[in-house]
Amino acid sequence: MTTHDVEIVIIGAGFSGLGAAIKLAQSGHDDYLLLDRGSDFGGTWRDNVYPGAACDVPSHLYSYSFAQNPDWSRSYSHQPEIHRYINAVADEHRIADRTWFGTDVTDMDWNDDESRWTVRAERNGETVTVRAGIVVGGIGPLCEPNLPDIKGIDRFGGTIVHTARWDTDYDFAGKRVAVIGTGASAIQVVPELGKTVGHMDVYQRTAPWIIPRNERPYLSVENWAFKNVPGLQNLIRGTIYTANESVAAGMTFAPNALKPVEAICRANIFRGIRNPELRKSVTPTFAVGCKRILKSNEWYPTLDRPNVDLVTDGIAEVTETGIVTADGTTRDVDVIVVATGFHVTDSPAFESIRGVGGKSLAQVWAADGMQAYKGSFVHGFPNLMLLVGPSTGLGHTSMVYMIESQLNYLVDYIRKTREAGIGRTEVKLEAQDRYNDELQHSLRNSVWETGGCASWYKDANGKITSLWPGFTFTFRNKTRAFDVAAYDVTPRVESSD
Ligand code: N01
Repeated sequence: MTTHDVEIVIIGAGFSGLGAAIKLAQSGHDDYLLLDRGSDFGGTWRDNVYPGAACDVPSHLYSYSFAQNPDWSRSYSHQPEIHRYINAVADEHRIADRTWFGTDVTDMDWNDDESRWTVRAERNGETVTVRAGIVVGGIGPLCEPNLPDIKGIDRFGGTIVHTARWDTDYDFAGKRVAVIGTGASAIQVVPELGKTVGHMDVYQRTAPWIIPRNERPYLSVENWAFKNVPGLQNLIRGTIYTANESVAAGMTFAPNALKPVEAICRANIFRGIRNPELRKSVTPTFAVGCKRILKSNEWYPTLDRPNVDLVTDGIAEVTETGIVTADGTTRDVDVIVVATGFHVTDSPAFESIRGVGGKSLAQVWAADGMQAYKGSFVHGFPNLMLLVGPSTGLGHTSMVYMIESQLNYLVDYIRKTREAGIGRTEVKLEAQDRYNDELQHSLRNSVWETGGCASWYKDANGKITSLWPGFTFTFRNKTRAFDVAAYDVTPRVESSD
């Protein structure tokens, strides 16, 4: 076992961890080490390689403001292009030089006597320990696949694939396929599979609201203009951003304002499906916006294909050869695709991060759910800043905007604590509680609370702990400067060795 000492460890090389590395380097705080279990940059955009994987936020907004890309090939980007973009940005800033890939962080402990974290990881078959004054957690909420707990699923004799762990070697052509789930991942993978599979059963537990996706390739003259017309990309980003924020107003303050969106979704069903029974089956029964509003032009026509069946009877069990529904019907298949999402509010990583007194995040969040101050710091976990932490998720616009807000906070945190000679920073419980009380108050009349749906935005107790309520510029303002007064701070003790 080898031990390394660094000032700052960043865990995760996706949009947030990479952004942290770039911003820290740019502000002169480049004494960090970036760890990632994969083999290159990209995080969720490296791991989600299922056919059809793409972003449902327009390309110009779903990118760093400090690394705008005039070369986007489409108005909405697909996974390979976003993955290439993230790696190009990392190359430009030479972040690989300070990154250990193939390094799977297993757990970490806070040592209060030394004011340091001990981070343990598996690297090249060896356990390595990295001791660091500060840890920046960029592991992301959409990281740990959620495998459905369905009776008998372990005994299935065919192949089971989760969308976030795609088997690129498996040939779906001509196969009998079952897809479980109808969320953002399913509506992208199903139309692609539908083109080649022999037969596909799509198991829908809850029908989603889906608006058309106005995706198109950019003309070369547009790419020329993005590159050469000063301010054009900023103008496009600003226009998309502003339009999205108006949806946020409806979601948080006036769900009825989303009625026009519902009308667009209903028209999308009418246009995409001819069969009146099928139209009825895919029409949601909850308020639009309560779950993520999805975007697709192909989902409904795919369900209407002769080789595709929508199954709305609940799944009773999985047998060695197929799936049995509550009405007793068995449908045999060769492969089951589970598009069942992620462990967001109950990530296994929460067990392995232990703060003051050896208590894990899972333990301190057990009673009231995930809570942090400004989505970033948790009482009892000094010198640990979470990126895309509790209550920072969005249903309406680009997460990269939220990440960049947190990066401002991170850089100011490091700068202020270093200038003041602070070695230990722990958010005050009162500040954290007050902040979360306000969040819960804002959520009371939101569509996520009142819309009549279950969603991954809520934890097992039905509390919304993953979403930022309201406008994202409000979060930008809250994270503009590191507010030391909300923290208990202790001077840095220089080590004697
Ligand atoms: O996962 P989900 P996802 N039996 O949790 C169903 C982001 N994303 O991977 O609705 C049967 O949304 C579940 O049913 P129900 C985006 O933030 C972004 O699709 O709970 N069904 C649901 O239909 C998104 O929100 C992009 O009743 C079961 C589905 O599985 C997030 O990732 C693209 C079941 C899960 O849907 C997650 O999306 C893709 C069971 N036991 C993803 N368990 C972009 O474009 C679950 N389900 C940026």
